[in-house]
Amino acid sequence: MSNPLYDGLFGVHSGKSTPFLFLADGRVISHEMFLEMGARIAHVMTRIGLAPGDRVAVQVDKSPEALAIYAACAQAGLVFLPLNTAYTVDELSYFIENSGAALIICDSARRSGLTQIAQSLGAQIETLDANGSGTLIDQARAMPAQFDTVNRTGDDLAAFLYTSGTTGRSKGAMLTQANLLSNAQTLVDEWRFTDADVLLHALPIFHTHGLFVASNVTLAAGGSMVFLPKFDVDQIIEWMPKTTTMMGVPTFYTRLLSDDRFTRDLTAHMRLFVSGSAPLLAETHVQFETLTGHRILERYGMTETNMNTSNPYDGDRRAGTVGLPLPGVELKITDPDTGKTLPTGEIGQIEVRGPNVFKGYWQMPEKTAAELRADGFFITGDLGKTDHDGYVQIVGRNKDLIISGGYNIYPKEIELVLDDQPGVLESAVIGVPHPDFGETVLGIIVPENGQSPDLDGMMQAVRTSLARFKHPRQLILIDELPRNTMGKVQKNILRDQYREMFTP
Ligand code: MLC
Ligand code: AMP
Repeated sequence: MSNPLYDGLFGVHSGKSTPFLFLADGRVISHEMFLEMGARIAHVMTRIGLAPGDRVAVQVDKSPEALAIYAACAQAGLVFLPLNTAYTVDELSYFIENSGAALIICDSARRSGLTQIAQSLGAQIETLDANGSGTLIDQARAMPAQFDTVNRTGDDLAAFLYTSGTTGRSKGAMLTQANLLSNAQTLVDEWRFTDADVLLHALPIFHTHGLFVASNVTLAAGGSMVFLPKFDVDQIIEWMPKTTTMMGVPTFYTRLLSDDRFTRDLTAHMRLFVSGSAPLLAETHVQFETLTGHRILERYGMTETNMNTSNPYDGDRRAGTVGLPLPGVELKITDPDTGKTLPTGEIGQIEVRGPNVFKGYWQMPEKTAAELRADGFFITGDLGKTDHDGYVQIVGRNKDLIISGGYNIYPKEIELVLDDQPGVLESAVIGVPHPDFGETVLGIIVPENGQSPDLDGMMQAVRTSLARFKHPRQLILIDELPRNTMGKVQKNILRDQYREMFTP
């Protein structure tokens, strides 16, 4: 019997009483306690009738139990589908329906809002609250602490992560056991993780960064994590002395740099700081080194691929670059029109191939074919170039995407809501620079002839249907959108025009 993901990340720690999670309230969860928690949850899920391959949609606050659901899914051969806690019921309904989830695990406050969709799809609902209580855990307590791991191969699905698209419809990226395990093992080697590492974990665990990069790497190395509910600068400063490494989005680093308590002394014992999910300004890299003496290690990845490139642990960590392709990952820069590989130094679309690259989008063969070539190369939608040493620099995006504080926002999704509002002829949503979030959302509205749309009403409509982090920070009325001769909206002109709106 084998189950590569469970055996490689979880089962390998069986019987270990060493700490795995240090919690903000002082509790410590050992590897063994965590495995038992996962096994009990696996029993609950199989006893309510779930079978290998079924999807488990999970929208819960960060907690040890929430991470144990991931372990349980791996052990029972279920597909783990984590969802951002900011998603509205509208957004959730789409994910649940599209994935055909057999079980929904949500906060008890969300249960009634999801009952109808669950009933219509024949899905069951269990609850898990931030404090670790709920119907899932009530049942788990009565279950055995050991579970017979379900046989799986590396090619079997382990997780679905939804990622929005340029059409506004989210796609479920299907990740296999081998995708996740191979990337975790590569990163352990590249970043020299060991069982002596204590990772300062303040990221959410519903996206690639906090779930797969941070948690999988720690699990694969047998280390531990200070597992904080969210990024809170006071807690980071309090806990940093007890840790050896930290992973974060650039906002973590800019916020730390602007706090007087964040000093060279506080970080002197740290082994490694990693940044990703959004561009780290070269200026932030330099400021961080000047203050602390540490060179942040920047890496580049995405939902569909896990991590693709990384600056070297030992070699030159170059500010403004995302480093070199990871071992086993092939990366090429191609002409977006012809797909031909471009010479070194020229800007083109970044394509990647390797054991980390996902299997495709769930039940969307056309979208899969458009982005994942038959030869295995995935077209990332990022624009970049390489230099003669092989370092990759990301210079822009070939996709209409905003990244705010590390969260991806697809303008189309917001434009569809705005366009639907009374008195609106059309809209354009753009990302503009923001000192804290890197980029933020600006909504530009063209009213119908003679109309003056109600901007407050419009924001209310946005609030009802879209997660908070996607809301435009401001709405602006203009007479018409700039267009090229083909009639396409020239968002670059709008971005230039409004680029200083939120910068001091
Ligand atoms: C929170 N808000 C955001 C936001 N996060 N708005 C825009 N962008 C964000 N990222 C909202 C809050 O709901 C709040 O709304 C208001 O903005 C201000 O909140 P805050 O207190 O300043 O935010 P905070 O809770 O501190 O969160 C900021 C953050 C967080 C940067 C710490 O967003 C975060 O942890 N980001 C990490 C995202 C991540 O893990 N990305 C990885 C994706 S994987 P209100 O209404 O209360 O004012 C990936 C692949 C890869 O990309 O390569 O890694
Ligand atoms: P997601 O779909 O949420 O996984 O986000 C993936 C996207 O985040 C990539 O396609 C990039 O555009 C961006 N990204 C991730 N890491 C970096 C980085 N280090 N620098 C710039 N952009 C990044």
